[in-house]
Amino acid sequence: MDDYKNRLKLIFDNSNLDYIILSNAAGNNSNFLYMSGLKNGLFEGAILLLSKNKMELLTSILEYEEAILGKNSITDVIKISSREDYEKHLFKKTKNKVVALDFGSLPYKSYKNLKKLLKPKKIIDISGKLQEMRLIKTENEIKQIKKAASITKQVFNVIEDDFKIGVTELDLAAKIDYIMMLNGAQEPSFTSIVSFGSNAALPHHMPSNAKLNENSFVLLDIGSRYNNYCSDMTRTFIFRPNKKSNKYKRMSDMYDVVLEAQKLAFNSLKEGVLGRVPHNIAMDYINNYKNGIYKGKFIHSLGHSIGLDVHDNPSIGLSPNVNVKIKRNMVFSDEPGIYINGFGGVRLEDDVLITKNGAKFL
Ligand SMILES: [Mn+2]
Repeated sequence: MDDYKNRLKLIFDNSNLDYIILSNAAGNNSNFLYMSGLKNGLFEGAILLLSKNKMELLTSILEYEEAILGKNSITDVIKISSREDYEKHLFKKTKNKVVALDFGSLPYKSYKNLKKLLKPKKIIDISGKLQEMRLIKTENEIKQIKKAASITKQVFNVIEDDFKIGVTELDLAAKIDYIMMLNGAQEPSFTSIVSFGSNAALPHHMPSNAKLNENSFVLLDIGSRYNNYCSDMTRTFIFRPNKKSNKYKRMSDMYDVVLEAQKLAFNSLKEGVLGRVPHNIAMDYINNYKNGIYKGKFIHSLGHSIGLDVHDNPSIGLSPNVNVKIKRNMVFSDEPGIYINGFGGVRLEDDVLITKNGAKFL
């Protein structure tokens, strides 16, 4: 069945819901993209009105042509010329009906306006349902994420050529984004993280003017976006290692421990396993290594769901308190790390698809 028909079916079957209004106020709202399937365009201020068997996309003349080109087979595009037009159209349909809104993305002010203008019988929140649906990827979604992952891997294949004494984190970030887009990414799926030396101890360090020195870490946490779908991967390198130095020995020991933690977590990732299990396996390994020399140095969750957003569903990841079972066709990052303030850090991250035969690296 067509993905979009199926999405409507999953929402509207066995529900008393009449309409869903998805507002794309600021553009690129991922729930709006998920239901509309639009790939190009910003559609700022557009509204997607969903009902049991069809979708209506209300958009201004500015993006009308783009909408006609990009729409899915069950969407009617309606040209709207003014704010009053939007309101009239929505009012006519939704007056005295049960209407769902996306509380996760709708500003409170817009919520109050809609409530006052439309006079629905009842308003409910659809954000949780959409988030839950988005966890399970369709074949087509997996294809897009695979492509996004392959573009990111192409960057890792060539970027070491640009590691030079004196190059800055910003230089390298610019080069990374450039290579991504040359290879077909529409954009980086988030600001590329490039961390040299002790900056690698800060998991979300933003690229700066820091210069690369020999015998130090280069941590790259980057992702490509392809047809709106994200990848998110991290590699850590040691630039021009001085293999006799204690610093090198410590750096490479950290690397080996993180790599082993990533593998152990990967081997535990399968259908039916609770989200916290792979996290705890990686954490226990790191914490117990050599009498605890890295105890407490793995300071984030093992992984998160990946899709239209880099962090696709913040509440269901591979984290200590997640008691939700992993299901087939979910996609997670597997990204343990060790961070030592003032010294540096190692993180290794790959994107993993849950299949009926266990996990698969993308
Ligand atoms: Mn990540």
